[in-house]
Amino acid sequence: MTNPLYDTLFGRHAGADTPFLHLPDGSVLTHDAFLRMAARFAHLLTDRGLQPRDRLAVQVPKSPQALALYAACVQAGIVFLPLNTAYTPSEVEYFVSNSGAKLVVGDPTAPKLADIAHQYGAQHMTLGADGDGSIANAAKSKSETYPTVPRARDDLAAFLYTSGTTGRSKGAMLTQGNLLSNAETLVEHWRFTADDVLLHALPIFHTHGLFTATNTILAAGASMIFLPKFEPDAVIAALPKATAMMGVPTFYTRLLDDPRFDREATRNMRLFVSGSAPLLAEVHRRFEERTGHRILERYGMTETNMNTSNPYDGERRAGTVGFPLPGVELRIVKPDTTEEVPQGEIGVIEVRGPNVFKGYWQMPEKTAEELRKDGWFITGDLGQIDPDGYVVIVGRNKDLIISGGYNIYPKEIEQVLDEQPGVLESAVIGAPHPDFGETVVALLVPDGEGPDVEAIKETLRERLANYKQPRLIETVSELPRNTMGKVQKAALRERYAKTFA
Ligand code: MLC
Ligand code: AMP
Repeated sequence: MTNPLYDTLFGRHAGADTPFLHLPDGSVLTHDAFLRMAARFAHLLTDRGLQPRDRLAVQVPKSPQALALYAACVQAGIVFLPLNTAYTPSEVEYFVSNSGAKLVVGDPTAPKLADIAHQYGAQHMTLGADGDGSIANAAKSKSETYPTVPRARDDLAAFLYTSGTTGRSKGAMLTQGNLLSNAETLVEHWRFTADDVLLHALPIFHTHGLFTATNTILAAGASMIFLPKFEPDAVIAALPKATAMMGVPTFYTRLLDDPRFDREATRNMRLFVSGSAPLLAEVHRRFEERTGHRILERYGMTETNMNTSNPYDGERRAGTVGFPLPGVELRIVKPDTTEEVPQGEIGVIEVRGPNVFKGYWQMPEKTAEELRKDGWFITGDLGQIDPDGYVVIVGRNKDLIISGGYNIYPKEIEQVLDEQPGVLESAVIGAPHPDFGETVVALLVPDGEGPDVEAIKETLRERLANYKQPRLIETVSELPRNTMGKVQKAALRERYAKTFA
């Protein structure tokens, strides 16, 4: 193969008149039409001077064109760098400068991105929700065939930024081999065939919607009902035409809140997959009661794609994430050691395999802290193995909040809060939330006259993405600390455990 990822996901569908995307307006985009669009985009990127290994940063609404940009990057050997559409310009500025992106594609309604791109010597183009913008115009006249650039499995395919406990985001470098091995494994493991129709309501700028869902469908030659976002009316209307769905737990709790979601609505479905955040065992049971389907829960990460999955045929055990996927090794070690804990005990989950990323872009020290020389990746998740070998995630050894499937690192919010007038110090924690799983609570210790909370909310909105905004900001006289002076976040979490219940 000359370009393993392109050939397997895309190239082999050339000329195929089979459906790839079922769109909300009732139209269908075939695999072949999609590939021709991607080829035009690949020419456009190359004509703009992008070479293999250059980065293309993309912050655009979900659309077939946005997916075609991903395919174009794979075909031309360009590294695809998708960005959450909720990121503020100041967040995007960091990603553009850190990645050294050569071209930034943004929504036509986000003019600030052009200034950011130019400030860092990058070009700027636009792509809107309807496929409008300068990309479409410039690609119109390009050829619909593109000579695929040869690549090796170890070559980079994508950068996905993930926040860190220090508050600085790190660009996880994913190779062709990382993405390809996982896609092929998931097709087998979850039994995808060309007849499947995946209901796709996830965003396409993160691992779940882009790789776990889209790559698997492409590798199977299947199709997707491509919804712009998760919206219960549209999802319930589309369910009878779908065979499978992937979602974060919030999708499933929201569906269960809707009386129309029942056995009848899900009669043609063969598979519901959940991941990106813990699925409560109770939701798993309610789901089965209502629909007769048992959700298949799996466990993954930006740095590793999918690591474990409940079995397709065997028991899908609530409250567990199943077994390591074929080719993936998993061990549970004592924190800060490589010593495995005795069977059944809790420790830090480490994984190794062809799915594990290559390291963090230009951060050798961070890479060394999390990726051992012998290939084991320290996930920072705490887990145990039950007597039957099922992996159970019991918590996190990292200060991280997961809200509606999005990761939020408290440090990033605390850094902004600590800079505000009237704030001596702050602590940000996750509190259980019925819709989002967890939600952000910020505690401020006042300094002098104390903080202006409304002004702080405004600053947070300017600086940080909407899903990182605290649902509650409270002032407290002091933060609980241990004898080492470290803030006891567990005690704070306990205090706010029932606030949103
Ligand atoms: C939106 N909001 C959120 C939020 N999403 N707040 C907290 N957490 C979230 N996840 C905010 C909005 O900005 C808005 O704020 C308010 O909540 C109400 O919005 P909404 O209309 O209810 O939100 P909605 O658009 O419906 O989005 C909710 C959601 C969405 C759950 C559908 O967040 C989503 O699609 N999540 C999927 C995330 C995902 O794909 N994760 C995979 C990561 S990969 P305001 O103030 O404007 O009213 C990974 C690896 C792996 O983790 O294992 O898969
Ligand atoms: P991200 O960095 O966005 O890829 O998020 C990865 C993190 O999501 C993991 O380290 C876990 O903490 C969490 N995660 C993913 N899937 C699950 C799951 N099924 N159950 C619990 N946590 C999960």
